[in-house]
Amino acid sequence: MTSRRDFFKLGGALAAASVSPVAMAALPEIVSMDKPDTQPPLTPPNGRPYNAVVTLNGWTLPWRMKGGVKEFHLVAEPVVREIAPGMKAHLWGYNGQSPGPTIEVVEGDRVRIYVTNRLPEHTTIHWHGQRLPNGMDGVGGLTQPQIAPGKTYVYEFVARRPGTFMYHPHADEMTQMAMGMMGFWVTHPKGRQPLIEPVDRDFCFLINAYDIDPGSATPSVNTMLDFNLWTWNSRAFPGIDSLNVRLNDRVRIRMGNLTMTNHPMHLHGVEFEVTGTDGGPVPKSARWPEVTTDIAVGQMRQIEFVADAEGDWAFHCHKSHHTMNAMGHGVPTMIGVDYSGLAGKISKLIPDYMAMGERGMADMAEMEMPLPDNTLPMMTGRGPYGSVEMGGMFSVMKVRREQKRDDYSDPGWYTQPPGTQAREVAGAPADPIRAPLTTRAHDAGNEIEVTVRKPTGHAGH
Ligand SMILES: [Cu+2]
Repeated sequence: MTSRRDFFKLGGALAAASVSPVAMAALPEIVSMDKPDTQPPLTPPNGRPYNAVVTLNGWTLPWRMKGGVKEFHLVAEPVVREIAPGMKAHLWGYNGQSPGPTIEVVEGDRVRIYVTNRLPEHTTIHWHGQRLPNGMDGVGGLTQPQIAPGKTYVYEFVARRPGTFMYHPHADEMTQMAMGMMGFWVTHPKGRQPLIEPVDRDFCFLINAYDIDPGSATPSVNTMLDFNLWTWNSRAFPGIDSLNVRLNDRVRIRMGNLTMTNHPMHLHGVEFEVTGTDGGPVPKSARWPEVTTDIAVGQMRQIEFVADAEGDWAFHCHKSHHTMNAMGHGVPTMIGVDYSGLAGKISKLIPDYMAMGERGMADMAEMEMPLPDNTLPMMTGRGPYGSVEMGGMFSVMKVRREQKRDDYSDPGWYTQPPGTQAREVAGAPADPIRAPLTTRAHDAGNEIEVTVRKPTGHAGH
């Protein structure tokens, strides 16, 4: 079993902030993460055993066991999150990252969570979907006073229901969620639960969105619908890690939507079932096969399937504007416009001018267009055959026969077996087959007589 010390080695980037020994005794140490890479699953060092989840571009918060209670320490604070290589956002989050760390417990665990507020304004944490005493529900002003800057509050409850949950502030929500404050919560079942299947790989992430003007770093918090960065765990493609899977693994993917719109999540290559929501496991009689499942605002879904087909399978939101990054929005449609000669004339007036879009938008992915600082191209991402022309909510599930059990490393691109890949063919198309003409009336010399009767006004005249 991996000890907590091993986990620190494993993660590499975890650093305990220096706190006085007195404070150490009272509060669990603050564990912080300084990089956005997917961390290996945290094997529980104590307490009831469970199969740990893997948080896409995230990590699980270690706990301290004190008198049989699992103690966690979350710190709400400003963070710098790399959205994808080439762009960093100034967000608010927890313990060094946005989203905050995933919290993993087991059904029946007593959980104590210290929340320290290092934000410039008050906050709270609401434990979305949990059964708990009303005073632990975290709704500022309603069930508790707000946690003022500099203060620490403690929440304590028994994780009663196994399943897929999340946490987020219930204080100045519009601002704090637009700034990236949220985290995943998984309560594993205690022993065998008939509706919760053991799986080989269990991934989770939150669906979120930001409105960050090209060239800037702080989200516009008043944006209602017109976001320009569509992210999973505050990462946009090509910054989202792939989901690496061994052939024939049973896989679960847990997702929660904290954006302002729905996301139809589409997985290529397999069929899946929705096996649970934040309301609990779905009865087996109520499950049906899907390749896309829509996740509405504030909802969570867990999907399950057997990864029985090798390859690099796309996994993305099916709203095509959500697989694009910031520069793609607000550009006029130019398909069919003849630019010939025009670009030269305009570039005399505007030196950086580039004409684009007259053949569609794919050129934009190939062009090395000059971008404002700290901005992602609209669609990008190198694949083995060129630009993937994607951004935002897009990743790849890599299913490989050679992938080892519990190995989450990236196996690289899939090599298509000979004869199993779409290919160019040469030669002109054959002449179209037409119906024989001999049966047509005019060929037999029979003109058709048509009598035209002019309308004579309304009936009864
Ligand atoms: Cu979407």
